[in-house]
This record gives sequence, C-alpha cells and structure tokens, in this order.
Amino acid sequence: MEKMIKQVCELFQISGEYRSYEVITSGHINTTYKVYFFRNGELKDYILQRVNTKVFKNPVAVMENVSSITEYIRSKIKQTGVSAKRGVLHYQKTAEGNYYAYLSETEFWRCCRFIDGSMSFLTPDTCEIVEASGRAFGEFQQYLKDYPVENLHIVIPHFHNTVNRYQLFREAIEKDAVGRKGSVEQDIQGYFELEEIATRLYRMQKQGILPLRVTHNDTKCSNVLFDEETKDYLCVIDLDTVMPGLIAFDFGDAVRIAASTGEEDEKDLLKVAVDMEKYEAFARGFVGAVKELLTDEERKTLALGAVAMTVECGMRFLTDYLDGDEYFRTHYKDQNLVRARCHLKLAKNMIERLDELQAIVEKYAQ
Ligand code: ADP
Ligand code: GN1
Ligand code: MG
Repeated sequence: MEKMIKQVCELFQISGEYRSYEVITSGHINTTYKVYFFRNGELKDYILQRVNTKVFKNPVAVMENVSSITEYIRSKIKQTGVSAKRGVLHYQKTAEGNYYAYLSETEFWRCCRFIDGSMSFLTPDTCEIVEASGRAFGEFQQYLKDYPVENLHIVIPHFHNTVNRYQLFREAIEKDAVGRKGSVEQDIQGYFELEEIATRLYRMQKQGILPLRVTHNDTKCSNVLFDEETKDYLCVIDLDTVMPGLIAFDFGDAVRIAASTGEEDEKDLLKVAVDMEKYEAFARGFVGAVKELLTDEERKTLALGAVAMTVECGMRFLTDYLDGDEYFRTHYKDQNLVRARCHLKLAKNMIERLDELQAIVEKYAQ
C-alpha cells in the first residue's frame, strides 16, 4: 500500500520528504488516507482519497463539481477579507493540471491539504459542537445561495428521491440476493409503515411546493472540520454529493446523527431516541443561519426532513443488507441491519415528537 500512496503523492506533486500514512476509517464509501510529509522543517499533512467508482460512476464529474464549489466558496470568503486557508478544501493538481489521477480504470485518486489543526467528530458529544455543525451547514447554504445550479453535474441520480429509494427497496426484497429476507420481515414491514410520511417531502418538491437549492446532501457531523483547540467550526467537507436538493434534506440528514442519543449503529434500541437538547442546538445553529432564505413552506417542513432522511437512510442500510452489503462499508457482520434497526427506532421517535421538533424550528426562525 505504501508504494501506491507514495506514487499518488508524486502524481499530485507533493514536495518534501514522505514520512508515513494512516487510514481514516470513518467514511462508508471512499477510502481515505492521511499522509505526513516533512518540508521546510515542518510536518505537512495531506488527505488522499480513492473515490469509490462503483458509487460515483463518473468521478471526473464529481471533481468538476467539487473544484467549482470550492473555488466559488473560496472567492466568497476572500471577499470578506478573511483568509480562506482553513475555510474551504484545497485540492492539489497533477502535472497535467487535473484535480484527479487515474492509476487504473477503477483506481481514481484525489488529494487535498489536511486542514491545519483540524479535527472532526463522528458523533458530536456536546451541544456546542452540534450547534456549530448546524451553523456550518447553514452558512454553507448561504455561500451557495446564488451558485448557478445548472453548472452542477448530477453525480448520483435520484440520490434523495425517497420514492425511488422505496422502489429500490422493493426490488431488493423481491430479489433477496443473499437469502436474508426471511430474517428481517418485521424490519421490512416497519419501513413500509413509514412510506407515506417519508415520501411526503419529495412529493411536495415534485408538485413545485418546495424549491430545489444547491444542497450538500450528506450533512453528518463528521463532514464538518473543527479547530482542535477552540472547537470553532472551520469548514464543511465531503462535497461529493453537492447537487440540487431540498434544504430540509440537509437539515434532516444532519439531525439523524447529531441529535440521536445513540450511535448510527447503536445495538441497544432502548438507547435510541431524539436528543432534544442536541436537536435544539442544531436547529439554533442551522435555522439561525438560513432563516431569511427560507420560504414559508420550507420552514414548515424542516422537521419533516429529519423524518424523511432518517427513514431513507435506514431503508438504504436495509436495502444494502438484503443486497449482501455491497454499497456501505461495514466493520462487523450484520452492521447494516443494526444501522437499519437503529434508524427505524429513531424515525418512529421523531414522528411521535414531530410537532415539538417543528416548534423548535419555528422558535429559531423568528
Ligand atoms: P468520506 O466520503 O469517506 O466520508 P470524507 O471526505 O468525509 O470521506 O473524509 C473522512 C474524514 O477524513 C473526515 O471526517 C475528516 O475527519 C478527515 N478529513 C477529510 N478531509 C480532510 C481535510 N482536508 N483536512 C482534515 N481532515 C480531513
Ligand atoms: C455515506 O461517505 P459517507 O460516509 O460520508 C453515504 C450517505 C449516507 C451516509 C450514512 C455517497 O456517506 O448518503 O447518508 O453514508 N454517501 C453516499 O452514514 O451514498
Ligand atoms: Mg464524510
């Protein structure tokens, strides 16, 4: 592996003396490495990623989106007179001037600077971190509010099309590729019971009631970098899925992780519920940052976004379990099933508390 890492670093013209690398295992799709170099008497760190080309079938289009978005945000930050060094990702170019390098037909690599003194949280432990992550994704919306949406490639069609996700779920059940259906009948039933409420937002978008914006579409807390010392947020990362979407999806997908009392794969379902304090902290950060952008209909449906994204994501885990764990990286047997059960429990709790969740949005939208 080390040989390949060094080869990729050379392609991205990293100067200095190579020291070592480590694997970052938090993501479910791409493979991420942190690489240490020594230059001018200092350690310089980089992030190398091998993009999952089964998931991102046109990775060049992904990098076109990512480079365009990062350049756009960089210029917005600079306009405010602040340094953009830690405020946005900086991708390295190859000698040919590309933001990517193919090592073979399926080996697609990219490289960016590790943002100095930064860290991320898999699950945020304090309300301060949760609120800051809300502000981070809210301000991300603000940066991109005038971004020309037609410039974006649709890198994963139907990504948050919950109606289509139910269709793929039905196909996986029908196919039962690895013979797991019989053991998850109750879970399947549980997800079907939530179909109407989970698909409501998507149907509202189709009817033109909710506008499409440039959204991040993968707003979990680990996709925000924080200053290691002050714990202030620095920037939003993992821009692969930036595409047109509903603002409620960005709100909701974040809540699924940031405001759960359990991990994404909590086995003890008694521990899984909405953490109301963290939910309120997230809403304070996010809604506070976007409130003047929101239409009435968008505001009224933000909490519903948490239900939609929690059901959708959980159902994707169950679909993948039925498919034989082909899509999401798993670290132990049946992890996708554990994730799916945890999300079902969380979604039901969100539905029970939906009015309360929405009232909190309203409070911070004033
Ligand atoms: P994935 O798509 O697999 O989730 P990410 O791009 O989110 O990959 O990266 C995984 C983790 O690596 C992040 O949660 C963060 O901790 C770290 N990371 C990624 N890019 C950077 C960066 N430029 N600077 C510092 N840390 C980073
Ligand atoms: C994946 O790559 P990562 O781990 O940030 C997935 C998201 C899911 C998330 C669940 C391209 O995100 O959609 O919400 O796992 N990304 C893709 O944790 O499918
Ligand atoms: Mg990530």
